[in-house]
Amino acid sequence: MLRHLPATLMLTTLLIGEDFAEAQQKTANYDESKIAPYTLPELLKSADGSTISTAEAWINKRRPEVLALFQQHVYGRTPDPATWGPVQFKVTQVKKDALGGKATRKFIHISLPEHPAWQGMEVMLYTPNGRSGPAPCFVGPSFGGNHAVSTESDVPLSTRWMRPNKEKHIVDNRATEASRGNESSRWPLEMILSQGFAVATYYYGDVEPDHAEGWKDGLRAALSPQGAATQWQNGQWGAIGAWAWGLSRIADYLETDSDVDAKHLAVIGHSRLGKTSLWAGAQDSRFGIVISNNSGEGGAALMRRNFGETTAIITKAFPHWFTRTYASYAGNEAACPVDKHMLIALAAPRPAYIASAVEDQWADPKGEFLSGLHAQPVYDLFGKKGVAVPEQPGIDQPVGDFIGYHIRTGKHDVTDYDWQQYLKFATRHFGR
Ligand code: GTR
Repeated sequence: MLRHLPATLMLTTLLIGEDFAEAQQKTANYDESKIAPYTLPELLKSADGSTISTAEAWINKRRPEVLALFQQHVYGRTPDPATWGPVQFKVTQVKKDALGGKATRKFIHISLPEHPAWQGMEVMLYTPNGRSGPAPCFVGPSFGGNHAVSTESDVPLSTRWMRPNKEKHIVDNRATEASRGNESSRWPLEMILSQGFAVATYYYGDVEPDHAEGWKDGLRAALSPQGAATQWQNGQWGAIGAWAWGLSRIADYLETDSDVDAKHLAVIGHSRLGKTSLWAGAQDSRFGIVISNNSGEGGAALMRRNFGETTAIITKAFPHWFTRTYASYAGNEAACPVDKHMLIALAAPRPAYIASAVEDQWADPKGEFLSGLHAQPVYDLFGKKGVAVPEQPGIDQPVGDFIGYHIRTGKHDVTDYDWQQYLKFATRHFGR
């Protein structure tokens, strides 16, 4: 039957997930002049029509409305803590001379004793040795597992499901010895630690495998009374919500670890995990800095700009990332009561950083910048300057006061250049 379908339809019928998104990259719009005019939803207009003109009114009235709109229309609601019960931390290993003596490395197993169907998550924490006090900490998920972030050969290999990837030596959806260190260029541990910061990370697939049916083997099914038979409703959480939940559980643990200054946590993520860090930062104010690296569509990029990836593409390729409602805005973005400048504003008055890459047009670098720019009215209420420039800056020219921004040379990735900016930004804002 498929043979009789037109070629384009066949393509969309047969491909889903990464392959579908990749196929769309060639035909997406990359022409500024073809973006239809759009109007952003008003940040400072409350549901009852009143105008928000003070920081207090933002915090008490408008912010909760905006957060609820993101829950209902984009990422879904994170279940109430009563649903998951106590969180258990087990420190399974402490190595005081990690990285040639520069750091202490710990592994912490986080689980939910009331929900044993969820296998829990393995957190890897590096803290710098030789500091006089607790260290501020970057908290972020990884794509490949702790053994991929670190090059230390004694880091346990993750045994969880992984997305197929020949280059990363994933065989039958599992990591192999050859997978070690494959994400280490994105996590320059020695650079971060040498500046006095700690790093805490976990494999996002520990919370939920990243494919459309992955939730059945993850936290979402384990917490749902219907388990794998759950029919997800509008407003219920998607995978990004679940991965963000994992980041907040790491913050729970870090509050108990005296090597870490849990009052100074920066949440960070790249790409789909940048969408995740933005959502974690929006919900959890313990993250004192919120960093989005190349988060693009569904993250920092304005959804109303039809440039690069669109709502239609992302919700077809990765329906499991969002709450069901979000797909209804495919090709109808104007009907969505939020856009992503409001997601950045949810970080206020905390500092946020948005990073783009010039060869990452799929993520719409300009749309990522504009989210930062248009979050300014909320930072104004707190007397704080955001990106502090009227136009997207040139390549490799970082800008910003309370909202950092840069577009760097190169492709979709996390590089030393990105980290140099994050370290400067965190050092400035955490007052070290
Ligand atoms: C792409 C997707 C992007 C981005 C990226 C990634 O396929 O279209 O939105 O999330 O994956 O996470 O690497």
